[in-house]
Amino acid sequence: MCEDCGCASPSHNHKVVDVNQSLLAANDALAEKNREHIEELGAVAINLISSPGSGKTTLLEKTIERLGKELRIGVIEGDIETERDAERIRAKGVPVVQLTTGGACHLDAALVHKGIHALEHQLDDKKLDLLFIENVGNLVCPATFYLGEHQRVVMISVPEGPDKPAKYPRAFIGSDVFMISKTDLLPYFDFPSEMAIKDALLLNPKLKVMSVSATTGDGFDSWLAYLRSLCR
Ligand SMILES: Nc1nc2c(ncn2[C@@H]2O[C@H](COP(=O)(O)OP(=O)(O)OP(=O)(O)O)[C@@H](O)[C@H]2O)c(=O)[nH]1
Ligand SMILES: [Mg+2]
Repeated sequence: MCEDCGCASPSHNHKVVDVNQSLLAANDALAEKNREHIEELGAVAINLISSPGSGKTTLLEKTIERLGKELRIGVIEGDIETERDAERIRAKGVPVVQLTTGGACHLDAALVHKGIHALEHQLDDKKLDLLFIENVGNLVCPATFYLGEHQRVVMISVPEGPDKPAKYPRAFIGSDVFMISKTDLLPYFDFPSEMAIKDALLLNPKLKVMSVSATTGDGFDSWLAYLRSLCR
């Protein structure tokens, strides 16, 4: 019998729930400190969440190409292993820090705290306009962990299929922007955009919906206008 509530289930897991809640509360408290630190740098932070390979790093590369001279951009990269994404961003000439989780499927506030400090060391005048945090490729775990960001962008690419908002609701409920990527592939995949958008807006009517193709450049004007509006 469960000792906490007297129910018949021997596997009743109040204690597991309590531990998870206090872990999340500790994460959120640290995330608030991250946010203060980000604001001291003068930056707006964006947490970018998507499945592996949806095009997060490519979106950042193209964004830096177009906006890198106008705004001071910094990037924190999250991956399970390798420095590869950081190397791609470094090649674009902006400060970047690679965080590797060694197996964990998401970034947390403690790791991002280290990332912000490491990034700050690369800034001559300790100032940034935009900080992108590319989360570990995953639509599930990153949705639960607030990192101190001001805006959260959830992205799905055309080849993944339009059912992702309905199947992975939490990432969409907690985001500010829903981005559809790789729209150049629409002629080759069965991806009714209106279905994905309808499902996403049912979950979160406040989502700003955007779409981009890094290959053709379609949709970048709206994306860049949104980024500029955050930095005003
Ligand atoms: N056709 C097409 N391919 C794209 C587009 N954007 C990215 N890709 C390709 O998609 C693949 C994955 O892109 P990445 O930017 O590395 O994806 P990611 O989301 O950063 O991947 P992880 O960091 O591993 O989660 C690469 O081969 C890109 O060239 C696009 O707009 N259109
Ligand atoms: Mg990447």
